[in-house]
Amino acid sequence: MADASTLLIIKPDAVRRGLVGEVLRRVEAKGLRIAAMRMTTIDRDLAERHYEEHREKPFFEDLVAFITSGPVVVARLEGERAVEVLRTMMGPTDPATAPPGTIRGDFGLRITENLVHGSDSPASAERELALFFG
Ligand code: 3AN
Repeated sequence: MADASTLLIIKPDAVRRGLVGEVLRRVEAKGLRIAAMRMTTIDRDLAERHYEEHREKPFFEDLVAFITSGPVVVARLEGERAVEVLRTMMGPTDPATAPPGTIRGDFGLRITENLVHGSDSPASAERELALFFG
């Protein structure tokens, strides 16, 4: 199978807590390749475009406020079934109930501050990678 690409965002909570290395270590140990990466602060406009599918949700404001609250690390990851593999490593959206062994399960407690973002489908990955990596 041809290699797939996905977008990883290490969110402001994980950066603040010094978990960048831990997240990247897991990604690399799993066998995904970091094809591009940079640290940046997401502005409101980019946050709204990234999360446009959630615009009508009650938590949209919190989501945008949080993702713009400090520096993040964005990376394009490549590898066989990269979208699915990263999602499995992240664990479910709510860290409180995410299984141990997943990034959210091992390091998180609150749904807003859930450490990482990974594209949820190949189509989302294409759209999101275009937003962050042109
Ligand atoms: P995931 O990040 O697992 O793909 P989505 O796409 O359903 O989850 O939600 C995007 C982001 O919105 C989540 N990462 C989380 O930060 C936030 N979120 C989702 N559901 C809720 C909720 N019920 N309350 C607060 N924040 C939420």
